[in-house]
Amino acid sequence: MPLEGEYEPSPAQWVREQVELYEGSGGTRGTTLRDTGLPVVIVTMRGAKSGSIRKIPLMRVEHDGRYAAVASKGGFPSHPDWYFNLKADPQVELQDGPERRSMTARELTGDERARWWRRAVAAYPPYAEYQEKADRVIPVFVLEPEHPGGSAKDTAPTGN
Ligand code: F42
Repeated sequence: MPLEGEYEPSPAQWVREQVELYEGSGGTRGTTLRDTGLPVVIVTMRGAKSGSIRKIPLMRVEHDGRYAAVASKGGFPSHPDWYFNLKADPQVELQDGPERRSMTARELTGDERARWWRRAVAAYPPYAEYQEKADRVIPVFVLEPEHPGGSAKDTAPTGN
């Protein structure tokens, strides 16, 4: 179900502008991180305190129609604000290029986190450096379609 409410753009200019370009072009422009050329997605969520609609770009880490959301904040010592938003209300919308889907966010632990962490570092190698300097365990969420297409293989203990 689409999230409804008043959109409150990020106070960070580069974040706000990337969201505007990405969404305003229907997911055809602003789809990579600056000069890295690596793809990003846009995640829409509800603010835990404000109740407003919040939007953030994140690196695109996709596997079997599911996506990781890595709360790295560039290796900053504290979690990004959006971490608390997803914990308070896991219903999100994810835009990957022109496609937009409702998803549910779930914070990962143990082996499942380790698997997705490897995928995240493969997609965006600087995450490994961010973890080294962060002085906290960087949280990893999986964003799953609200109505999964039936692929449950990653939940098997032997999944890669
Ligand atoms: N950040 C990541 O953590 N991981 C990534 O993979 C990532 C990739 C990426 C790619 C492109 C790009 O342009 C940015 C990218 N970022 C990535 C940065 C990311 O988009 C976020 O800006 C960053 O993680 C910081 O997130 P933040 O939620 O701390 O955002 C700040 C700037 C912000 O908007 N703060 C707001 C403010 O007013 O200060 C508050 C936002 C908010 O959600 N408030 C909640 C509310 O209720 O509205 C309350 C939150 C609470 O504490 O309960």
